[in-house]
Amino acid sequence: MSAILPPSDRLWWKTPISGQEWTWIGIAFVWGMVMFGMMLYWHIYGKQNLSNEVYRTTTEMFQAKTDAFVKENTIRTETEQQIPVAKANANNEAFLLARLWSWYPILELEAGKTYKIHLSAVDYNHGFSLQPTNINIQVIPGYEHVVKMTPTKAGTYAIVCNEYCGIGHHTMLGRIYVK
Ligand SMILES: [Cu+2]
Repeated sequence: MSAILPPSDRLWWKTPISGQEWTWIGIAFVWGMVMFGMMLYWHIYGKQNLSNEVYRTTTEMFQAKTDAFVKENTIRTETEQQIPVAKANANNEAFLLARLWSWYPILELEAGKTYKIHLSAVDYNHGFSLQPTNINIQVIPGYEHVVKMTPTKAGTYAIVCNEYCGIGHHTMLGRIYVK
């Protein structure tokens, strides 16, 4: 019998499941439960998945908060476009705004300190992928993500937009310095 022909036994679904098949169903079920458990276990002990909070906001509100943050905490500007480089504020919070096609501003953090990074987009859906670390989250207009981060190594980290957002998507890069 081939798969493209109808089965010879029309009531094939009524044949009892064989012992061997039950074994595979059992193995698949147990493995599924192991993987489900690993999601919880890895979240707590893997130190990889972020425990982020999310709040409703509006694009205007988030833009205003980011502008206020940048105004208060800019330490210098970089590149021809005069992109502000901002330090975290006194509460160790920083704002990062995604829009077509840039991340604003550049952040400068210190290794070993724990920060709350507020993330949102003001136009379309963008993706926050922090290279070379394994952090990747969706940045959605109207939602303010608060991500707790403790940079452990000094260096220059790149933010890559990981959600296709139009013709300039490939140029949508940002930067975080860790001193
Ligand atoms: Cu983008």
